[in-house]
Amino acid sequence: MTLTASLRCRQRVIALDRPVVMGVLNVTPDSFSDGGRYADPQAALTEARQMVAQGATIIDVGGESTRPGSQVPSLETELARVVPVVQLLATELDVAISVDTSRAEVIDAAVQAGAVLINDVRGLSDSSALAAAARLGVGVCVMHMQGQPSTMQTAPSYTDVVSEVRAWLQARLERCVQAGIAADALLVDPGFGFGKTLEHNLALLNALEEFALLGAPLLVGLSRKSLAGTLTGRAVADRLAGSVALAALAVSRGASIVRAHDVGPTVDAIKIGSAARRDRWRQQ
Ligand code: 9MG
Repeated sequence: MTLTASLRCRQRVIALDRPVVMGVLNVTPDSFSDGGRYADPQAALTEARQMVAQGATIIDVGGESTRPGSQVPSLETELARVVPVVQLLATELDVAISVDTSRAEVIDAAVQAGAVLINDVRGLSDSSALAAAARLGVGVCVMHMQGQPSTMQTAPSYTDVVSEVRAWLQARLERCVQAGIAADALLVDPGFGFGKTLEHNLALLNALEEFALLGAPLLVGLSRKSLAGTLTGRAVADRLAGSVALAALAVSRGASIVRAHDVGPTVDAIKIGSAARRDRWRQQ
């Protein structure tokens, strides 16, 4: 596949000739850094409005906590968390809405409510979720994870993390296209922290350019994660500087979309990362 400078998401086209920020909006009671804050749709709207004002291009709504050790919620719970928030955001804001889910039923309901992009940490490995995404013409982020959130950090193991993650993403891209998803609707993500040790995360970070060449734009999520925590020795609440440093680095190595909690500082950081790679990104 040739690298596209835009992402097709139903009626929306997201320009990716310069990097953009995806704001994190967890509507769960137990996400690792913002659990419980945005479960109420009005609180979620206030936060999303602020993220848009700070420059977010996409808002990623998540009703399943995927932090290490977390359990999968029931379908009813996930639907009840996600759908009212997506509906309100789609009515009130002019922004691309992404939903972080692995379930066909949630994809269907969220798209009906106004979502245009599906961010699946399980890479659409569920065949009915894959079929729903193809039928609805949504954009899709295919992320790599070893194991499941409940146990993924117990003993992650690879012979060669970079080539294994790259081969898995390549195969999932091909499977998505085979299922009818347009090539220019796909994103890839190596899944920092999802079944990876510090050494695995650093190997992926160092090889990021290779992932940017897979043929689909690259999304990364490094915000407030253990990589930033371990390298700086900071607790979750104090990882802003580490997170924006990683965002700038990722963009300088080819990441098109940075998923982040702190949108304003990340927008600034990606301007720095982009300027460091004038050959790669259109400048302001
Ligand atoms: C939902 N979620 C949490 N972390 C993530 C990451 O790194 N990438 C993507 N695509 N989604 C994530």
